[in-house]
Amino acid sequence: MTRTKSTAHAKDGADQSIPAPTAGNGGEWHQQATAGMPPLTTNQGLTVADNQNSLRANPRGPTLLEDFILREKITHFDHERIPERIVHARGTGAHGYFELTKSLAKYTTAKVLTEVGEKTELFTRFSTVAGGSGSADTPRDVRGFAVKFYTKEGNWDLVGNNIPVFFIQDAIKFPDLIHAVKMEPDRGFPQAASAHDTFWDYISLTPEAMHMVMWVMSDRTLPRSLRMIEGFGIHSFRLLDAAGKSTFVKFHWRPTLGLQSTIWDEAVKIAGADSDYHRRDLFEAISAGNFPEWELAVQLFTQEDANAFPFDHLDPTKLIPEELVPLQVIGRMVLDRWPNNFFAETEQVAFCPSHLVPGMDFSNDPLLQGRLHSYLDTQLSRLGSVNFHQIPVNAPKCPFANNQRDGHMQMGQPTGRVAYEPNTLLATAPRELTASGFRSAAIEETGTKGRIRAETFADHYSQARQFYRSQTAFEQAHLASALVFELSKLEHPHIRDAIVGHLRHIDGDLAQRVADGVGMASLPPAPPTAVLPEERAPSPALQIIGKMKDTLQGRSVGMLIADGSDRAPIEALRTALLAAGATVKFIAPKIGPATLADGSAQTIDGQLAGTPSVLFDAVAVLLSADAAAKLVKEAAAVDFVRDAFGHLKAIAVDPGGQALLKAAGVEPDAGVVAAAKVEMFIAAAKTRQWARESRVRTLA
Ligand code: HDE
Repeated sequence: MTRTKSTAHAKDGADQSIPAPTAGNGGEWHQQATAGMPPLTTNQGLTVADNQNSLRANPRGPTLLEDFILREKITHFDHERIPERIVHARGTGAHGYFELTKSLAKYTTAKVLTEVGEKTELFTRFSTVAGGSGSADTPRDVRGFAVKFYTKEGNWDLVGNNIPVFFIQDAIKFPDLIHAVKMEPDRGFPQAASAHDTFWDYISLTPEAMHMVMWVMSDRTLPRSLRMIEGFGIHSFRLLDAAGKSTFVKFHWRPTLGLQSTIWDEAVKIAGADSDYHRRDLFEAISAGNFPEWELAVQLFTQEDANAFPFDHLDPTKLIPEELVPLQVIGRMVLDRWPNNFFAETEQVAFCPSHLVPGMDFSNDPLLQGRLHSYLDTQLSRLGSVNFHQIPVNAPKCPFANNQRDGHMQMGQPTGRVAYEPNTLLATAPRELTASGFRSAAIEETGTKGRIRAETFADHYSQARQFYRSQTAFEQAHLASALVFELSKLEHPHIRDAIVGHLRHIDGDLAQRVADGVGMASLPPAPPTAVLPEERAPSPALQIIGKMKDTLQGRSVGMLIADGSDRAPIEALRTALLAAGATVKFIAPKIGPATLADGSAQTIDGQLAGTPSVLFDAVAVLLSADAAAKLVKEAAAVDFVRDAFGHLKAIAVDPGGQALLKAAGVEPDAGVVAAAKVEMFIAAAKTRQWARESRVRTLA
């Protein structure tokens, strides 16, 4: 524990200037450094005189078991880790608030959804699913989107993903799905990748996964930024009014920055350039006051509406198209505070779909029903105690009281002799709130008990087809190419055949493209299916490109400069880009300030070899002829430009920089703009140059 009593204690220690070492093994300078600082102590408060040398029998002799200070320190260190999440281990989070803008009082008594203008504090954690906690941020993977609302009536956890459907229809299949996608048990790889035999083997035998597979193979799983992903509660939940009448609800988060993804080659290279790409982006945005924001929207529908849907809303492999049940925006979430400590908050935050508030209830979605068990169970294993709700990030911010007592790491000290209810001995003891306490929806259940999948869950392909056919041609090509990439990694051809067989039910053209892409001589047979797929009206809301925003807000432009670059085009571009909301970073061959043509110094944010263009949404190449002549022989400089071009980004170039573009094989198009044409560059930087793609890569 840190001592906070000392008046000299610096808030976070970061601003304290520590004198440089003067001599010896650290003893002397350390004495100087600690003057005026709080004493270092053991966990028992014992002041420590020497934190650099363990207790030895003589200066060159063995270390003594007696050294309790060494043992306490090392023992604590040995126990620093807790089990990582079995899924969603890699994540990052932030604090913020939810503000309700439209009341749902007609449907629910939940205060968080009825008190317009009220701000509810929350903590949000984003994650990938398959990789371990040290894996990269940008594999092709679903993103977790989990929000803990600290409401006046208790914590409400909305534990969703950035994709509105899931792979499987029943919780009992989850361990198999996850074992199949995680690293293979005999070899311990691949890390954070679905492109391997066990995943596709399982999928090939699980046709209900095909809709989700379409989403996973789309660029939705390659987000540009966590600030640019949607979120979905996936399952249907219930809202309950005061009379107990229930309305079904699906929850959606929509980012105000719009949707944007990277493309596959870019995501792969980002993983090498900055494996913390997404968490750094979130951290930097919040630090700069560019608070990420999402709208919360709902789809509301009754049992009667649901009876008319051409699918079963309890099946988590199905979504309700926005065209069928429109979204109503009811509020907004703003993330405005980075956690004080990653472990204490982001690592220890414990989400459970069973955390809800009066006025809400679950649906019978069999996946949700299984989750109600799994999350509490996993918190006990990860956090090690039934008292995990006492950890500050998990504790409700409203009063809470009951007669649960004791247990591992109990932090509370309840007083008095009463720890049961009902009782007559303590008037202040907690009691049931019969009128306004949480109540489950009174739903009549009939039918035959058994391990039976409803027939209404049998259509596995119609929505997969609807998704594929709703995409733009560019997105379809990316999706088909992702399938070719993944299936090409398989060692077993029969798995490839089985997957292409499923694709035939979804879209014949897609199946053919993938078959051609993996070099199949002929199309494999389609598997038998209980229900033939139906045609559904395309839903443009399922696209990414259609949901990209025409803005530079949240986007970042990298300017490649060097000694001798002209100041004027740099300033003109920087000023205009900043005014348009972009972040601007300078990249140069050396990190030291660059000396521009007019003799002025320009601070550099990234050294060229360590700051490739994959880290930016658009680039500018502003070089003197001399510098360009040197950089054409520099692979990192040529790659900087070639990748920006290959990743369909806008490129601004001044006359000096042209030589580098030539060396990178850039053929001018609408996205390659003279640096002087600032407005044109800004317009081009707001999107990707999709029309360029067929010139730079062969897609399936
Ligand atoms: Fe999870 N899931 N899940 N999941 N899930 C976990 O809980 C589980 C599912 C989701 O940032 C675990 O605390 C089962 C769907 C997110 O801390 C675990 C099933 C959706 C997170 C677990 C599902 C999710 C988790 C692992 C099938 C989208 C990260 C660590 C019945 C609606 C939360 C933990 C965070 C985490 C189980 C399916 C989202 C093991 C059994 C569907 C965002 O309890």
